[in-house]
Amino acid sequence: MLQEQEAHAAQMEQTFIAIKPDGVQRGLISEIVSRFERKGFKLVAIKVVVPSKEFAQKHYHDLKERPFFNGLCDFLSSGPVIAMVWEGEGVIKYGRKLIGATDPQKSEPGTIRGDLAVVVGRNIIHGSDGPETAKDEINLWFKPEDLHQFRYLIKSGMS
Ligand code: IDP
Ligand code: MG
Repeated sequence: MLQEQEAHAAQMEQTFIAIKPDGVQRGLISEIVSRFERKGFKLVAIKVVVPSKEFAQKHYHDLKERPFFNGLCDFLSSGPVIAMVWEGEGVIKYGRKLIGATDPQKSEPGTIRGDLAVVVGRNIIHGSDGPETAKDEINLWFKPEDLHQFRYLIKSGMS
């Protein structure tokens, strides 16, 4: 049984998703969680956290040369963030699809940013952009024991 669980965990794709302070302030937590859940992805970790500015700088380290880096890190650390790990086949790429383009003006209707956001500096949600960043971001925000492994007991095609 343990071996089976370990094998399951090893092959299951996971991504890091965060509802940024603007999404929390606007009362969009359930809306966003619901879109991932209804799609069929599985929520395996979730917490409310106010990141320090140093932590925000670590999270966005790839963008440190960009002119908006300082403001972005100030904003991410300005209030509660909902940090999550979602699991499922294709969740990294499809999660980005659910989120929409970085600039909400270019996000398609039907996506989270397309439906719920207007400007790039307040685009309400973060999602890992590939397998390496997903791994790094999950490790930055969570301890391994924070990630829960479980099966849905009622079958609906989800594992
Ligand atoms: P992503 O969130 O879609 O992955 P990134 O390019 O990784 O987009 O940028 C990280 C975050 O930085 C964006 O979500 C957005 O909040 C912010 N950002 C990106 N480009 C700009 C910009 O041109 N002006 C202000 N903020 C920006
Ligand atoms: Mg990014």
